[in-house]
Amino acid sequence: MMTVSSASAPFQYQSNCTLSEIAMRLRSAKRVLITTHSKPDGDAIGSVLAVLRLCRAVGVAAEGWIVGPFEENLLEVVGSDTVVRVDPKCPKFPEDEFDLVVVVDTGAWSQVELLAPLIRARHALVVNLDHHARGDELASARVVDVTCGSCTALLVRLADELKVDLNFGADASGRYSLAEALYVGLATDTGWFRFANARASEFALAARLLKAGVLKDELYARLEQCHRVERVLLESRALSSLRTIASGSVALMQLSKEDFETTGGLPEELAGVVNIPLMASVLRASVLLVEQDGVVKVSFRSKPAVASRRCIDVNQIAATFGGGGHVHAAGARIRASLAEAAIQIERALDDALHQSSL
Ligand SMILES: [Mn+2]
Repeated sequence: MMTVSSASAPFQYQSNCTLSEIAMRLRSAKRVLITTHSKPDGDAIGSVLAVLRLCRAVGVAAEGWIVGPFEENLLEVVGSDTVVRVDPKCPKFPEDEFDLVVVVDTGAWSQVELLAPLIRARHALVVNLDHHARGDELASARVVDVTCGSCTALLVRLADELKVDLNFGADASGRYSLAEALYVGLATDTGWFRFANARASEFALAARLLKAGVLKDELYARLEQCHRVERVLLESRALSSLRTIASGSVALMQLSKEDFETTGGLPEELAGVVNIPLMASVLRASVLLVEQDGVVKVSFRSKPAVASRRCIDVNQIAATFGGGGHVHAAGARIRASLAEAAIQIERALDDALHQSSL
């Protein structure tokens, strides 16, 4: 027999308080810890910086903690704010206690990883500000608005609640303002206003931030046009190695140790290169093989499903090589030569596509 209890109603990831209540808790805090999802992107870092600057504006001590690797160009916008990179091998928890923990741009236990025990132990002190549809009960107070194009779009409303001028914090050159941090999140989460989530409301918000002094062209150059020429040369090598596999539906690129030596490019500069072939409509996935000492590092990316075709689950393919990740982004390592690894990848993709008749 099954009993149904009303007490076990499924958790709903929705707002359970107002932004003005969050604003009040921020104002009355003494020391605030702000954190976000691991491997933070532009919106995550922009959101952490925005809350840091709001705390500074209302005279509350705060520090931001970030976990995992991120694109180093994002350091450009940190300025003088206290952002601590938590060492994943030896997370050092604070000796002094925080009386408020703010989690931004995520509400999922799986995304806060390393800091989960710290957050779990302080449940009553944790507030969560997010714009994602799914999350967990990691905070006692939560504002979730999925209509916001970025988490920073939600934080603009928090700034208004706190009556903080958006130009707050700007240095003599106009950089490092609250508005700049908010704009970084908005611009990067909307693909610099190209994606479907860049709607009239996001453009209106962008206009407000520009009026508050954001130097958009300079900011774009600092964040997106900041690479070394060696990185571009390496990219050209990867692209010139491109061939299609799996009946022409997947791109395969490879970089040898010689490619790195000749161009002077570095493995850590490869972010984004694997995505480039996805600009071709017929290509459903892209694979980049990178030769390292005795091992070939493999990166997989795939496009989301559309009406006429399912997506290629690259997580599953990476798993056959002992790797993993997500449906659309995964990685693995293969102990083989570059040529042998390419053969194995080609075979694995052929098998996967035949088995699932995708
Ligand atoms: Mn976001």
